[in-house]
Amino acid sequence: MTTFPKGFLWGGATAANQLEGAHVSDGKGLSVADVMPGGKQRMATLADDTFNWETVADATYPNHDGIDFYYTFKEDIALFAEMGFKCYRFSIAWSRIFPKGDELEPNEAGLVFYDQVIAECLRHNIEPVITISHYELPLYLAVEYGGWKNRQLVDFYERYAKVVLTRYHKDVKYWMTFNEINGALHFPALSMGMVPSTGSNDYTNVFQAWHHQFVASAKATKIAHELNETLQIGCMIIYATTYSYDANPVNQLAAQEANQEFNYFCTDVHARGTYPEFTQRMMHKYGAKPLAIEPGDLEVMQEHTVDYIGFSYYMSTVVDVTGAATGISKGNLLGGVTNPFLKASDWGWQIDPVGLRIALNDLSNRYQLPLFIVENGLGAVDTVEADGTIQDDYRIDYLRQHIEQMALGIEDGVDLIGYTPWGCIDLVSASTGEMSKRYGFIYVDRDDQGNGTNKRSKKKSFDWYKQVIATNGANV
Ligand code: BGP
Repeated sequence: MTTFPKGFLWGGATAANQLEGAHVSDGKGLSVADVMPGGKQRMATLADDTFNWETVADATYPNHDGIDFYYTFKEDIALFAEMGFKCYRFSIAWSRIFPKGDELEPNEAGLVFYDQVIAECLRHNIEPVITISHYELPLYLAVEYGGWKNRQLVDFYERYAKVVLTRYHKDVKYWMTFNEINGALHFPALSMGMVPSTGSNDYTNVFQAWHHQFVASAKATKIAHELNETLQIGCMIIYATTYSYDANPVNQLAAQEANQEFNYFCTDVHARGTYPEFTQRMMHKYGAKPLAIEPGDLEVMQEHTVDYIGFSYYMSTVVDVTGAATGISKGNLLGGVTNPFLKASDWGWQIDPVGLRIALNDLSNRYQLPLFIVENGLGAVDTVEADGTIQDDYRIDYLRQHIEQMALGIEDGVDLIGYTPWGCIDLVSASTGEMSKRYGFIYVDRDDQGNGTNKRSKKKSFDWYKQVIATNGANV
C-alpha cells in the first residue's frame, strides 16, 4: 500500500456539544443542541411546525451531560495520545465564550477551559484542529434573533471568532469556520439555528442565512491570516458522492444538478470566492427571492478564500427522477434511492468506500486545494462481552476499507493532509441524540437514558488504529 505522506495528520474528531456536558457550568449559556431531545425522533421534532426551541417535560436531553469530557478531558486526551494521534479535531462551544451570543465581552472561564484542552493536546504532541462553530449556536441567537437569517449574527460570529483566533492562534494552526455548512439543505436547525416556526421552510431564509455565514466565514479567515498568514483555515462540508441511478441522460443530469447543489455550492463560494454560475437556477428551483447583499460582502468573500477543504464522508446517494428505481433509502440522512450495490449501517446509512476515492478526486480536480477528511466512521451498536472486551471488527472493516481508498486517492494525485475519524470516543449522536449509536475506539459506559458509570474502555479498534498510525497507514 502507498505510504501516506510524512506528517499526515492521523487523529480523531468530536464536537463540544456532543461530549463536553457541563452545559451550564462556569457561565456557559444554552446552545441549540441543549434543547434537542434524545431519540430517533430528534430530526422529525426539529422539522415539526410547532417546535420553537422549548424543552418538554418527558424528553431526555443527552447533550446536557455528553460524556462529561469537561471533567475528563485530561484522561481522554491521554488515551488519544496512547493511540498515537497526531491531531485532535474538536470544536469550541460558542455559548461557553459568549453565553447568549450578543455580549461584547467574552466569558473568561470558558476561554480558560479551552486553554487547558489545547495545552493538554500540545503536551502530548497532538496538533489541535478547531471547528469554530459545530451545530451549537447559542440558543439565545436562535430564539431572539431567529438564527442565521439575521444579519446581526455576522457581527456576533466575527467578534467570537476574533476572540478565539486571537487567544489560540499561536498554538493552533488548523481551523474550520462552520461544520457541514451545506447540510442546511437538509437540516437547517443544526447548522443555521432555524426551524419551521422561524422560517426554515422558506428557502429565501436559508440562502440568506448561507450568505451571512459565507461573509462571516470570510471575515474569520481574514482575521486569522492577519494574525498569522500561515494559519490554515478550511471550510467544512458534508460530502455525499452522488450517482445517477442509471445511464438515462435525464437521471445523469439530475444527479449532476444534485451534486452541484449539495457538494459544490458552499464549497465553490469558500474556495473560489464567488457564487457559482448555477446559483440563480438553484435559487429559482427552491423558490428563493434574491439575496440581500451589503456593500463589501462580495469583496470580502472574494479576497478571503479558504486554504483547504475539510469534509465529512459517511455515505453516497443515488438520484432517480424517472421512477426506475424500486427502493427508497430511508435511513440515508440525505435521502435518495437505494443503491443495490451497497450495504447499509445499522442506521441505514449506505456504506461506500470507493465513493470516498471518487469524492477525493472530484474535490481535488475542482479546487486544487489540500483536502482534509475531518469525519468518517461507522455508527454501530457495540456489545460488551462478559470479559469486558468489545470486539468491533465491523468498525475496523469499515475504516480499513476507507483508508485503503484514501491511499488510492493519494496515488491518483490528491493532496490529502489528514484523517480524523468521527467520534473517536463514544459520544452523543447529532441526528438522534443516542449514545447507543457508537463510533469510538474508546467505549463509554453510558446509555441512551444517561445511566452508566462513564468509565472508558478500549475497543478492539483502539489497538488496530494505533498500529495504523504507527505505520503511517502502511499496515491496516
Ligand atoms: C456529522 C456531524 C457530527 C456527527 C456525525 C455523525 O454530520 O458533523 O456532529 O454527529 O455526523 O452523525 P450522527 O451523530 O447523527 O450519527
